[in-house]
This record gives sequence, structure tokens and C-alpha cells, in this order.
Amino acid sequence: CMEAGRPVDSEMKYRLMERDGSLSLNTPESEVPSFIASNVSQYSCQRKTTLNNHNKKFTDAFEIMAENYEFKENEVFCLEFLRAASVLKFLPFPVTRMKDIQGLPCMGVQVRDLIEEIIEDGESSRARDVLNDERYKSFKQFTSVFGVGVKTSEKWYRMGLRTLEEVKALKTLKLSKMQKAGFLYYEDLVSCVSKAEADAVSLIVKKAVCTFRPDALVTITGGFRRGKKIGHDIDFLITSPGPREDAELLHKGLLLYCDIIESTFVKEQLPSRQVDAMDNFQKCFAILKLYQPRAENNSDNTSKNFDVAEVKDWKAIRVDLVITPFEQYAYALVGWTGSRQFGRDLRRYATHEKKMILDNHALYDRRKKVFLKAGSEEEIFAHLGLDYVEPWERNA
Ligand code: DCT
Ligand code: MG
Repeated sequence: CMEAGRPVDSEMKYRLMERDGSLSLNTPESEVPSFIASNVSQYSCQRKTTLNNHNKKFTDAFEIMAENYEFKENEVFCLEFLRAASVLKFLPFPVTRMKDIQGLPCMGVQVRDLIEEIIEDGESSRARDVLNDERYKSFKQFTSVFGVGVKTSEKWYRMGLRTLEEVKALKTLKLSKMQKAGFLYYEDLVSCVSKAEADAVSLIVKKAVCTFRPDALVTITGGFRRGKKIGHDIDFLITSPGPREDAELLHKGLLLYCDIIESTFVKEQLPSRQVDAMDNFQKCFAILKLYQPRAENNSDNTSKNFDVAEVKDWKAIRVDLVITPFEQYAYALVGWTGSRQFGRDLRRYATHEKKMILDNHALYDRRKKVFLKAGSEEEIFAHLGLDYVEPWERNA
């Protein structure tokens, strides 16, 4: 349905003219839309979204708005902005006039107002107000700590706390084990994970897993599988075709923090209808110690006059390990590859267009009352009647 990304040749111009009488032969090439807006699906799983975003100044503003609504636990408005951001990330051209968004899905009143403002003034006063908002600023700081979500932020904010300094200074405040680790490694964890670091960690994880299970399949998922060059963590999916056993994970020495969530999977349970539900797989939210040579003073730090202990030659990195039974591997892979928005839309599409229920474990056909087995991601898209979307096209 789309011609996205293809050069607009004269033949195509003709085809467009036949469909849209408003275009004349004199229209300069840059003015010719390379696709039909009304053909754009409201579901991001029917769109191909690469990392090449032509509308960053709009999508950044939408994401600020969405995050503020998330902090206020207003899911409807939050999703409205996330869906709009996702549509603009997919557009093969930058939006410069209101006419450019005509006919596109997910362009509600709030969204259009914001676009109009950015077109006219180059930025949005509403997004700026959010960035300067005291509550938003506090929640943004609080949630940047590993183990702190909206609920904890809300509690701290109500206690009158506003900054991380204030949180740290309040010695009577009870912190979870996870939050303590979050504060301890804060500086490392807020600095993003690079692709090179992800590759280095990948080798460590693969080696460690294979000492326990030589037949294990270890796949990097999340943003790095979608081609991102940076991330906030590294996500791995681990499975092995052999009989199930709860595998020991990693050498303790490398794990700075590890929170193992045991599998809560109940066989034959229907997939969860909740759109943002966690899955039941055994998983481990870990912080890994990645040794890395320091670029600065690297020739000196072994000399005996140097206090070697002072030189931190490692970085703390957030790693999510998800262990899945072999039969559910493909479903887990689709779920954990994301993006979050892509996953949400896949589940919404399954529910509303196919009368099926999809989650990270399975796909259930409510009409036929059967679970649909899948050995690959391609089979899942096929079950849903969708064209296959490559991981790097799932950056919705
Ligand atoms: N996911 C999921 N269920 C969860 C949490 C996440 O299915 N409870 C999916 C959605 C995206 C993917 O797992 C990875 O999650 P993140 O690491 O949060 O997202 P990301 O796209 O990898 O982003 P980042 O680059 O910031 O790590
Ligand atoms: Mg990730």
C-alpha cells in the first residue's frame, strides 16, 4: 500500500495523479507525496519503521508529553501521544505544513495543536512547560534510578522530596535491594550502553550460559536487535531445546546485582489480555560488571607508584536475561525485541482484527479455541495475517 522510501519517478507521479486529482503535472518533485496518507495503518505492526526518523523535533515533544501523562498515570493521553509519535517516525518525509498530516491516523486534537505550534514557532510551549514542571522534573530524576518506578516516585513526591540528593540525604527512607543497587551504580547506569559494550557483554553472557547449557541459544533482543546504537540496558533471551531445568545463570563475580524472578508460568493458561502485562518467564534483572581498559592513563596504572585500587577499570551495565521454554521462544522473541509500541499494536491488532489473544508466550485463536504454535517470528506474523516486519523495521 505504500511507496515509502522509493524515489519518486515520473511514472509514479502519473499513478498518483490518477488517484489524486489535486496534483498537477507542474507540481515540483519534492511536493509529490510518495505515499497515500489514508492508506497508513493505525497499527504500527502494519508499518515499517526504521531508525531513520525525519520528524524528531515532533516525536521528541510527543514523547515528553506521553511521559508526563505516564507519570500522572493517564494511560489514554499517554498512548495518544505515543501512537502519534510512532506514526511520524514512520513518515518518509519531514512534516512542514499541517497539510502533510492530512488523512494520517492517530492525529487527535491535542496532537495537531502541538504539531501546529512546532511548525509555527519551531518548538512547543506545552512541551517546554512540561520540562519546567516541578513534578515532571522530580519524577524524571526518581525514575532514572534502577528499581524506581512511577509508584515509588509518587510516594517520594508526596513526602515532599524533589531531588535525588534529597532522597539520598533522607537516611530513614527504606530502599529496596534493587534501589540500593540503583543508587550505588547510578552514574554508570544513567550513561547509556553502547553497541560495543553490548557486543562485549554478549560474549560474556554466551560463554557463561554455555558452560551450563552447551546447547543453549542466546539471542540479544530489545533495542540492539532493532539496530539501535545505544540503549539503557541489554536484553537477552535464552532458551535450550533440551529438557527444562532452571539453569544457574552467571559467575557470581561478574554480577553486581541480580534479582531472579522465578517462572510463574501456568501451562494451558490463556494469554493475558492486559496490553502491558509482564510475562511469566524466569528472568533476571542484573547489573553486570564489564571490565574495560581506561583510555586515559592506561600506560601508567600498573606502575607501582600508582594507586591501582583508585582506578575504576569497569562499568556497571544493566542486563535483562529472560529464560524461555523452547516452544515459546518465538513468541518471547517478538515480545522482547519490541519496540514497546510495536508490541502493543501487535496485541491490539490480534484482539481487534483477528479475535486472537497474543502475549509473550502464545497466540490463542478464540474462534477455533486453539493455541497456534510457532517456531519462528515469521510464523507468528503469518498466523496473524500480517506481512513480516524485520526487527530493524520495528522501531515504532
Ligand atoms: N518488554 C516486554 N515486557 C516487559 C518489558 C519489556 O515485552 N515487561 C519488551 C518491550 C521492549 C523490549 O522488551 C525491551 O525492553 P526495553 O529494554 O525497556 O526497551 P528497548 O527497546 O530495548 O529500549 P532501550 O534501548 O532503552 O533498552
Ligand atoms: Mg533494552
